[in-house]
Amino acid sequence: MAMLSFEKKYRIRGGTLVGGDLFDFWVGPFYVGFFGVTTIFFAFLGTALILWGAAMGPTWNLWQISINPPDVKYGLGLAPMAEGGLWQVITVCAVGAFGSWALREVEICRKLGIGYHVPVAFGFAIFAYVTLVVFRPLLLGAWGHGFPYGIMSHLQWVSNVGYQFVWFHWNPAHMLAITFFFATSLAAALHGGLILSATNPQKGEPVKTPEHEDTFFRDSIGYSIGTLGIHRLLLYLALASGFFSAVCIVISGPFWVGNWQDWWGWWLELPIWNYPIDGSLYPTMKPYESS
Ligand code: 07D
Ligand code: 07D
Ligand code: U10
Repeated sequence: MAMLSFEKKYRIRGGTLVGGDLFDFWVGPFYVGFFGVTTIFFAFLGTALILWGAAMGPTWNLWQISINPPDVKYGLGLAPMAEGGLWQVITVCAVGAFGSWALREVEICRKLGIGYHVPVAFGFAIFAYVTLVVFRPLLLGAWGHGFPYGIMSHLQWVSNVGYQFVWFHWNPAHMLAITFFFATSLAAALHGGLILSATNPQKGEPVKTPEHEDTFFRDSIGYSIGTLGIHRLLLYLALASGFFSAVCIVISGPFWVGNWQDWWGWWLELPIWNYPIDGSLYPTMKPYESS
């Protein structure tokens, strides 16, 4: 069905979570809904506050604008607007806008009668963000542990927090997250490549079938995960990337302080190579005694 005639058929009322029929309409290509209005509200307010903060700040250079969180001396309290209060209100707006966007996606899914996979997936990105600016600062006792809202300044924050733990690469959850990110890219490239190779043939060649796709991977690696399976795998890999990212940062500080390399001490202390040479651990197995 052509897109425009499908839209005509599907653009009917119903499926909203709140607000009933109130905002149940479209503006151009966009579905509005109650959460479209709240998205616009929070996004507009948040952007306006960033502009206000930029106007108070020393530069209009886009790369250098930065809205900083309050000093840690304010703990979990509210800070004056010019000293991080702005960052706190912008954070509320960001959480409001991202949450509203996810709920608007849910309403669109309900209208279409499709699953909630896309909003659930976006929920993992929101979870990573909220871990950075809400959960971790709460656990550390100060909003000052959130990251600053600026293009270059937020990179500086990542670098500083990384070096605070000396060898951030030794963080085991960071390793898992990175492995999942890399695996996502590999799987997406294999999938994109495979689909194009089968469905976009040379002129005069017929379009190939999923059997061709399956067979390519059976021939090359001995197993094909299948046409639905690759999408399940990709979604899982991508969500695991975001999930373990959130884990890697929330354990840095609240649950592990200092050097991430030291965490691996448990490995050196494993009893396998800590077997006491005098046999005292297992008296019946003393090495130099015959029974
Ligand atoms: C391609 C979808 C489109 C989205 C884009 C981003 C804004 C911000 C705001 C000036 C893949 C739009 C950007 C609306 C403008 C102001 C105040 C998504 C695509 C094009 N980062 N980060 C970037 C954000 C964090 C890190 C770029 C956001 C954490 C590193 C862009 C968040 C950590 C690098 C950006 C966020 C971190 C970047 C490109 C939120 C760990 C880079 C992003 C809300 C996750 C890269 C100069 C992109 C860069 C980069 C946005 C959080 C690390 C400005 C919105 C604190 C190491 N980040 N980031 O394409 O070039 O994403 O930076 O959590 O090297 Mg970041
Ligand atoms: C948080 C983004 C959420 C976005 C949302 C949507 C808008 C709207 C509108 C476009 C999570 C925003 C939408 C604004 C835009 C329009 C119209 C995504 C988020 C809700 N690291 N590291 C990670 C690697 C090092 C450090 C994660 C690699 C060093 C710290 C990932 C390397 C040190 C933190 C990762 C490397 C260090 C991280 C980031 C290599 C620095 C984090 C991905 C090859 C010296 C962060 C939750 C992520 C984290 C994080 C990868 C190196 C420090 C796994 C590959 C050794 C402090 N690093 N890292 O989280 O886990 O995405 O954050 O060296 O905080 Mg690292
Ligand atoms: C996939 C797929 C697949 C496809 C696909 C895709 C995955 C096989 C079938 C999709 C993939 C792509 C298209 C590839 C490219 C995508 C990426 C690389 C991902 C990154 C995306 C981007 C960078 C684009 C980002 C763009 C965005 C987010 C759109 C921005 C839009 C808005 C800001 C408007 C949002 C609308 C809302 C919130 C509601 C409607 C509101 C309006 C229209 C405005 C008017 C407002 C009202 C009526 C409300 C009242 C207003 C208030 C209260 C105040 C307003 C005040 C003001 C000042 C404005 O697998 O299958 O193919 O295609």
